[in-house]
Amino acid sequence: MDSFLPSPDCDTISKTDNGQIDSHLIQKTNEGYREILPNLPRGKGWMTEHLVQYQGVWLTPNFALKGLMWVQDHFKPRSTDICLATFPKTGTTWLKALTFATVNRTRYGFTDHPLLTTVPHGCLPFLEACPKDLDGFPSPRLLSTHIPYTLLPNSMTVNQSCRFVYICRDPKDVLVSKWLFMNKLRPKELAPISLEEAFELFCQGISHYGPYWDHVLGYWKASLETPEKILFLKYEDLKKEPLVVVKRLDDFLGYPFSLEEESKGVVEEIVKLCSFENLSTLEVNKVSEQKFSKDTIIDNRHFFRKGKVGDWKTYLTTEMVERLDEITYEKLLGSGLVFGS
Ligand code: PAP
Repeated sequence: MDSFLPSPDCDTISKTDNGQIDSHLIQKTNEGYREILPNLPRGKGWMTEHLVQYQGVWLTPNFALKGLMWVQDHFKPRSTDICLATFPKTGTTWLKALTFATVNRTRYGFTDHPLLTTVPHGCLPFLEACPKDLDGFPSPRLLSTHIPYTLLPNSMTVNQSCRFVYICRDPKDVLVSKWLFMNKLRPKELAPISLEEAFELFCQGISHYGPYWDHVLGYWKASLETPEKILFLKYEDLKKEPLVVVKRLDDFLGYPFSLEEESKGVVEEIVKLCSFENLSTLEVNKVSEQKFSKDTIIDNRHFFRKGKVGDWKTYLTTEMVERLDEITYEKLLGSGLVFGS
């Protein structure tokens, strides 16, 4: 498996000779980071004490900010790269599993598949984790990122650029999923963040890689301009018609299912393998953890909660729903995009 071996974070890379990236360049990024950090606007954090705003996006001050700077300064894309782009809690884990399973479907059997023993996040590298070994990966590389489209370096988006698969989700479900997830990861010394607080911050755009609507619109507009480069998906469609969406995904990726594969039920097998019901009950996803950087280690079980559409109804008040829907309506007005199926 071309699995992603968890990488050291940018600090560690700067101290090692990694053979791929000039350590002086990394040092320069780290110096730039230390210089800008104190002057960035701050907002309340969900998982960390605060978030910082850089180039219009809200980021955790260590991992996400350094990661973005690393990608902008050093990432060397290839035209064959396939990058899964998401706002957190919109379906990243699911999309990673589906893409990994479909692209590698001739390599692995369904009974001893890597996804049965590896969390989807461990199967493809996350760019912001500053993976140092990317140059050694064979093409086509499967990558992932939370970086907004407009902040990606030109080398990733112009001319011989990568291809992207983006997935969005109803912001009400994103908010609830994110709030519950972040409170699980919030250090004990910080008081849990209330739903009311999380709601206010989300509406103001102050959440990891937020504002949410800007993130979605960046990829949406780019997908309209260059549909051959960006496939735009919705979590709700994937839930409703997984077989249809997976076939679209494979056509886009350039790995269309043959008639023989379809008649043998390969698409159904992939959907079943990657289903919430299957992945969430696997031992690896109940007891192991994923290391994204030296300070960012997450229990795999936190990536699987309910996996439903509309769970916001359990948590949000009528006033919250009205306000969030109104913001969404205003932000998306004229874009042609609507959330949900
Ligand atoms: P991440 O950004 O931290 O990687 P991400 O995978 O994007 O999170 O989103 C997690 C959500 O996807 C969770 O939603 P919930 O809180 O509303 O339940 C999680 O349960 C859901 N999820 C994870 N895996 C799957 C899957 N295989 N099918 C459907 N939903 C899934």
